[in-house]
Amino acid sequence: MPGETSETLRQLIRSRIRSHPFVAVSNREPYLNTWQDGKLAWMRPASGLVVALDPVMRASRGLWVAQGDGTADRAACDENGFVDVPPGDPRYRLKRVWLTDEEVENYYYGFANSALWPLCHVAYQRPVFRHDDWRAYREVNEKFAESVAREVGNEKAFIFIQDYHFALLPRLLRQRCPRAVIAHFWHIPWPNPEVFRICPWKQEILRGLLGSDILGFHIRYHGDNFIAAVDQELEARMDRERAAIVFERHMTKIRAFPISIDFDAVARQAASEDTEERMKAIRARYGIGEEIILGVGADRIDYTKGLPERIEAVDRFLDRYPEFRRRFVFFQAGVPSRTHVDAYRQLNETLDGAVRRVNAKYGEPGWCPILFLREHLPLAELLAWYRLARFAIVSSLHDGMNLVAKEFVAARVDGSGVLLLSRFTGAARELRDAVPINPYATDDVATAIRLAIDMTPEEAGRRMRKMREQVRERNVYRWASDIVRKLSKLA
Ligand code: GDG
Repeated sequence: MPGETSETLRQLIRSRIRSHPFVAVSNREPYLNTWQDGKLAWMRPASGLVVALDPVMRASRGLWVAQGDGTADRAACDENGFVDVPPGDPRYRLKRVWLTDEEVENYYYGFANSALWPLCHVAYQRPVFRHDDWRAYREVNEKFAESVAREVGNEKAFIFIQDYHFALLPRLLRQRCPRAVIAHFWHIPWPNPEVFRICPWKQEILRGLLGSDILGFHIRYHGDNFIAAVDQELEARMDRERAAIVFERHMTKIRAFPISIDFDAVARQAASEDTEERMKAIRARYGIGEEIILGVGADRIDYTKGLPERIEAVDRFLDRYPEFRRRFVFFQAGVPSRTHVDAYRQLNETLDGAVRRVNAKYGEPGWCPILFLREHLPLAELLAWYRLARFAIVSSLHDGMNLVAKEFVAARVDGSGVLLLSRFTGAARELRDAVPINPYATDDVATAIRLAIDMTPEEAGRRMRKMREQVRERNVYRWASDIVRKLSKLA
């Protein structure tokens, strides 16, 4: 079966959705404005969510409501926060919602990222529950509800809400827009009831989400955990056969939609001449000759991604297999993230210390085992590293999906390369031909690195080809099309 493309998605939306407004809501905006040399400039945040939703919005010519946080955002839009995007080729409208610094501090860094994020990931980082954060979270959800309701009113419309920043929004919108069909997609894991029950506002959160008609997770396991949490905390009717919950006479269907990437676009860019040039440049700049076995990793610097564990595994590997010293390099790209939050600052220090220690322990003149670049690399540069590598490590302690794994696979246009993939990612459910790892067991990860290096080219090729078929077929357009199909049935 030929895979879904942006064109098939566009046709699907035209035939099923076009007659009603389509409204997406997310914390992060798809395009932001900055000042460059006194002039207004546009930027696109590199975010999986934006890559996934932008084509849906282009095709539906809808409205995207998001927080305006670019330095020149206010100057670029009208007095109601509206601006047409994409710049130069407008297809849909962006409505920016303005938050105060205090709201950002308490709603975003506070409740969303210091309470819900650790609570849902169960990465042994204790969630912080503060009243002020919760109050701001509620207020910001209400602010967004007002902003969306002003546009939708009593009309029939499709509203597609993104992520853990807006757990309360579905219910708030159902009260304000009774004819809307509401979907919510939760991009991170949902924990089991024993973990979830410590949240002081657990019932409000569950009630909020149960305002949706469809609640999507990456994998069924997260949906099952959600159903179990509702079962434990609320008086609701569970329809396990239909994976649905009826609460206050409203039915919410719980479904799995594994998110993905634009496979063809990544593969095309990875195969380009520009990437080949960059590969040569990297080899020259870092002295990575053909004899060097290169491993790679690329992540936001987040405690859920298992970065110190990965460095420790490299340490174990070099300790146990000294024959690889001087001919092994591990490259890690890390994008600084949420450095405002204490836990992230500590993680950065831990990581720096770990890299320094391993490099000091094994490094010799002319050879440094770990290259750590703490910056946001252009995607083209990342793809060049992916193509140069013998293997990639994704060692998340817990991850909703993990798009880096899929991007590495799409980038391997040569059909080789080995993916070491944490069992605790959503991606591991789909990419069965990756080498599964338990990031907590660093000795085993060291063994897996050895296995990746020793794998015959035939075996590596067979596995990579299967993973490429998988990601090509289950691409981001498939994700969006599946959701649109489900939504349109509820209209
Ligand atoms: C959340 C969930 C879920 C990373 N470094 C660079 C860079 N990246 C890009 C990657 C990838 C994206 O950032 C990271 O996506 P992930 O999926 O790995 O992780 P989260 O940011 O935690 O995303 C996750 C996702 O939502 C979607 O639902 O998969 O489970 O946690 O696209 O390539 N991009 C560039 N330079 C870098 O240095 N250009």
